[in-house]
Amino acid sequence: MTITITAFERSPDGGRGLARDTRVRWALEEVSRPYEVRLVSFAAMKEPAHLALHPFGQIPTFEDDDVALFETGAIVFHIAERHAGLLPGDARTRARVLMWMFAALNTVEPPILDLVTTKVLESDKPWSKERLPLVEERVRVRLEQLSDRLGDAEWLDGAFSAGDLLMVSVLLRLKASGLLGEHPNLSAYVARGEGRPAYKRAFDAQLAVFTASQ
Ligand code: GTB
Repeated sequence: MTITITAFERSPDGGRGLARDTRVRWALEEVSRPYEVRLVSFAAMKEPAHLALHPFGQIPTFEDDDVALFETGAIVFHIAERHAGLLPGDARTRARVLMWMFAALNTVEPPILDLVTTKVLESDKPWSKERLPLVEERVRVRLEQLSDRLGDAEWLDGAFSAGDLLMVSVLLRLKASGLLGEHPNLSAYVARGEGRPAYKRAFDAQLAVFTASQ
């Protein structure tokens, strides 16, 4: 089965692995599935060929012999369902892994994205400086809650799962902010994720695209 994903032709993150194709690459590496990558420019993402795959004109997309998908959460879930390694077999644990996948994308990621938007895209707005503490506080609250729940555990619910893959991916956006460092257990959690051989392979693959385009 051939798997093809899309990624930025030139990622604005400079190869730091923050674009969402890294999550999909990581999932595929965890389950040892080879994949091909179609690189797309910002202009091509808004053209009909790509819009047919992704109505919002974004990356990543995923295609295999069966299905074409957009939305990282759906893609990671599809990969996890089809291949062993990211979703436990037991129905109860599986439901909880799904819960953590949604929590990562619906509850933890939005304030983090808001922080990135405030700091990067809206930094020139007159109200940006005033708004920043409020946005940071929202992130702090989520991190505190997540840190309390994780405690001394290695992963969110037993063995490493798709829930951890998405949660670590979401938290990685905070590395430069210093906020993660306020919770040693969360810093260690993210470092454990980054230390996984599958993550390293995914990171190196997205970095190679950036390096080749320089
Ligand atoms: N909810 C969708 C999903 O999870 O798949 C969101 C997809 C998305 O936001 N894709 C972004 C995109 O295609 C790339 S990942 N943007 C182009 C556009 O909308 O026109 C987001 C991203 C972009 C840049 C950085 N960066 O430079 O650090 C990090 C993350």
